[in-house]
Amino acid sequence: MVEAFTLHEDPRSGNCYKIRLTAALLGLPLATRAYDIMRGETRTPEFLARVNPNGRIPVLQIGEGSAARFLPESNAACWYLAHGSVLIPQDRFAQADMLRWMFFEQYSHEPNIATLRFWLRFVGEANLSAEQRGQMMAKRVAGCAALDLMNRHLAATAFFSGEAVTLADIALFPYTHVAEEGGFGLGDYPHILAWIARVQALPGFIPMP
Ligand SMILES: N[C@@H](CCC(=O)N[C@@H](CS)C(=O)NCC(=O)O)C(=O)O
Repeated sequence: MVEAFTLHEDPRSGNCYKIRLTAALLGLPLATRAYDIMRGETRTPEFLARVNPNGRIPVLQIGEGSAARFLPESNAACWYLAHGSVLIPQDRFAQADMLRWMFFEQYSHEPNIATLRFWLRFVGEANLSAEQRGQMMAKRVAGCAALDLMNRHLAATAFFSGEAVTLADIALFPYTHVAEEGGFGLGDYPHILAWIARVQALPGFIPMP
């Protein structure tokens, strides 16, 4: 059975781009429905009741109408799309190692690099709350530590979980390649820059909207 996929997204979001990129690399058709998170469009009673009670995008909708199912969390959605494909290694250790980088992305990378990008590029430094300003330095230090770890890892391997692209690369690519928008210079991380070029050269690659 061929499933219909719809991505509920804000096109500015790197978390949403992960799902677009997974679908593109696998040649899967993906419809989209756009929301403006700056206007609170994912916090309406309708969105919370039908799409995601957590009030956030991305959400992958599988199927249509009354049979539709909704899957929040970017990396879970990528996993669903990539199930049984070359983007998930077969080997047990390699699969767990891929998940390790996807968990790293959610805990050590995205909360620092993506959040600073959002604050600086979309909210604007002048509009940040005192609490947000107070968190900036810690996020910059933690974001640099994440980039440094990635750079050291990529010195010895072409992609995060070995010599072929996996979901680990798709999870880490979106916010890394625009990290400079959050004030993270990438010039000190040559292995990350080489990896970005490798991802961009993949057949089926699409840029972030
Ligand atoms: N862990 C989630 C993070 C989702 C998330 O933080 N989404 C943001 C945009 S990238 C959002 O919807 N923000 C709007 C809001 O919180 O109201 C994932 O990976 O999908």
